Amino acid sequence: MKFALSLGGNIGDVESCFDMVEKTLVEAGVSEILRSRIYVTVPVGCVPGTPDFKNQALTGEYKGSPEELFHLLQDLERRCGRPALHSSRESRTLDCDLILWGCEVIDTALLTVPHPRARSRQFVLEPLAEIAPEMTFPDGVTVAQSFALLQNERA
Ligand code: PH2
Ligand code: MG
Ligand code: MG
Repeated sequence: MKFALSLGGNIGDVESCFDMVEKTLVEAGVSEILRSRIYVTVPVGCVPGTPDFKNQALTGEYKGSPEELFHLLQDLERRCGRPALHSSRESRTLDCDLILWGCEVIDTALLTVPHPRARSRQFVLEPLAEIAPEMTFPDGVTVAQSFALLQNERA
């Protein structure tokens, strides 16, 4: 299945963590990996004084299950030094979110896909629109359309 990730981090050597994501995914059999450029972004929903983030989108093709991919991503966050228990508002070395799994809806105790806040976040949509404008959300709206809508809302 084709999937899309949003990578983010704002402390330590974030770019090395992003490289480690690609390397680990390749070792796990992921093919056709594409990565956007790295965007430096203003923190959203974090405490004042939080350092800027680096964000990058990554897409790939994976033959395993979304749960297997999710466990790989969690292990990557841990290996990059992120505590297992963490708040979404804290600074971090690596956050690795599964945004899209094809155009499927997944709603289990473990996983909510599409990522519930993806379509309201420029730091997710802009990098993803660079590499996968044609990927679609389950309601048929493409990433490019979704990004354009968000820009219009903010204009
Ligand atoms: N991630 C968050 C909260 N806020 N802001 C930016 N700019 N980039 C992020 O990756 C980010 C955020 C929660 O995961
Ligand atoms: Mg996140
Ligand atoms: Mg996360």
